[in-house]
Amino acid sequence: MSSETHAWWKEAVIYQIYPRSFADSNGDGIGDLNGITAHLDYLAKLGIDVIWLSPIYESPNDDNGYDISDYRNIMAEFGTMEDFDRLLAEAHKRNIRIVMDLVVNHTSDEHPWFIESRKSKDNPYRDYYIWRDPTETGEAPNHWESCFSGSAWQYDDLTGQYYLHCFSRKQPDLNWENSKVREEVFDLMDWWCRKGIDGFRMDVISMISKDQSFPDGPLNADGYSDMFSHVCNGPRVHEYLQEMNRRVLSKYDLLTVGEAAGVTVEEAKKYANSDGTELGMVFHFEHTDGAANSDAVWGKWTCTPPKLSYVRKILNKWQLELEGKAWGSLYWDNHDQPRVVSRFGNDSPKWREKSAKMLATVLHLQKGTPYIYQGEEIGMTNRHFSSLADCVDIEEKNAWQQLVVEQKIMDGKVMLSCFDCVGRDNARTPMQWDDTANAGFTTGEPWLAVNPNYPVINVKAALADKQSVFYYYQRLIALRHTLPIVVYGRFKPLLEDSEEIYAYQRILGEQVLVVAANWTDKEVPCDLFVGDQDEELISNYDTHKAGFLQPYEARVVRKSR
Ligand code: TEU
Ligand code: CA
Repeated sequence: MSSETHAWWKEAVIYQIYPRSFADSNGDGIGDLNGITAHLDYLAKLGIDVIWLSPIYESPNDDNGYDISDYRNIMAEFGTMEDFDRLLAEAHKRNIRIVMDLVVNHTSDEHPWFIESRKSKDNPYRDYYIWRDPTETGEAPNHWESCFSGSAWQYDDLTGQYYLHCFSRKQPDLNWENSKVREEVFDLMDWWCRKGIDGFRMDVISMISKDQSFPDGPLNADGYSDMFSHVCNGPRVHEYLQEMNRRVLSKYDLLTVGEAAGVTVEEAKKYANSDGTELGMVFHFEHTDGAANSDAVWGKWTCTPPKLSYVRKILNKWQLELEGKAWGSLYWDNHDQPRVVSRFGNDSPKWREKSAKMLATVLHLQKGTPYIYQGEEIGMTNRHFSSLADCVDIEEKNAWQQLVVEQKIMDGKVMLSCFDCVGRDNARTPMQWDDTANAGFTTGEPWLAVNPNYPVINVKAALADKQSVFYYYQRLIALRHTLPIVVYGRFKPLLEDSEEIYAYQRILGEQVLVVAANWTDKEVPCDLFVGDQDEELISNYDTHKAGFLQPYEARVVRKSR
């Protein structure tokens, strides 16, 4: 076995549920907890070990639950605490663990703490948030731009100060410099752990420590300056997480994954260090952040798929750099990202399933804990945005208002094609259960339109087709559960200059896995599988052409060294 310490969360496969869009049990058009409970057997059949629930706490839903107004109550639209307790118990009966989404970089502006804080400068809760005076000319303290467009500072005329919000103005940032804030957070975390949950996904946890000088910087063409470099991986972030670990995490056997916006590999080695003094693993965004892709039109907004060489360079770097130093997460999709088969694969009717299975192979045979986002396992695709009326996501709407309407930096048609490519609503269309009205998601009016391709792409059709993407994911998960080399094997890149094939090895003791995937819709030469002495573990083709990989063909073989 590898020298690495073993842990249940290193051997697990995680399934992310966006509750609003998963399953509606009471016909109000909004997914809910009882809808999840009703589909636990489906998830057990897939073989996943953990469900990560996007936020289910009380929220005004300015950012669909990522703006929390009460951490100890369930959002009324999602159900009651009894519904949660039942979901937790039913999941545990099926050996499925539940991980909660912890959003403590900010709260909702409707949280009692903020309602108090904004009342007066000497209110006991004032310093729970980040308030600063205007400049002499009455402007915001600096030109930082929010992640959701516009200034990151909101003026509050009751007390004549600005408060910081890295996201929407209804998501004021908590002041982690204040030990009372840290106490409150550790207390609510412990409260959920005592209820028996199995871990936390920590929303933008890399942003909880800001540079207290709030430095300004050069202005971009939109008149704002970069905030990210001053709020990500800040001066006290590791101190805070080590305190969190001592006070809460170390008392329980939890999965902890930090959503670490702006994290580098070097920083990840601290957040997810193998001493276990902070978190178990982190999500990075290098392969999914459109902004870094040279074809980006503005910020994250791009309408061109990233090249294989771009993606492989990033994923291989993380595989090699974390080896033996820190544990990693593996994902293509989440509720903020476009659908993987549309973004990185080919969602045409001809190639959708082949390329979905190919992408799944590339990811699930790598080292780290893999995450499956709801609908990824049946090859759900992006939807088409024909107008702004199709958009409900605050990030999209704010970007349209600033870049298209106010500043005219982007043309509306280009912006819509960027929404088609990378808009967050792509991931939030309702789960497609069957070919009945609204894909079986609701008997009411869905809060967000169902993708019109649901009659073809749905769970019922997938379960009836032994060659479906679903059963391929089921087999990949089974490989991880049965072969230690898939979990603990060392990663070794192959064919690093190929523009068509993503290939690598996994090595553990005398065993070697060879993984190769054709990223294109053309047949390409490949001599990695010559000779038939190797044992094929999985492929998305039943037959092979010696010396070639067929369009979007993926193969995994086991050989001895
Ligand atoms: O996302 C953090 C974040 O950086 C996102 O803004 C992401 O980079 C962007 O949406 C990519 O297009 C977390 C949550 O996952 C997201 O849903 C929330 O909106 C955000 O924090 C604020 O809580
Ligand atoms: Ca409902």
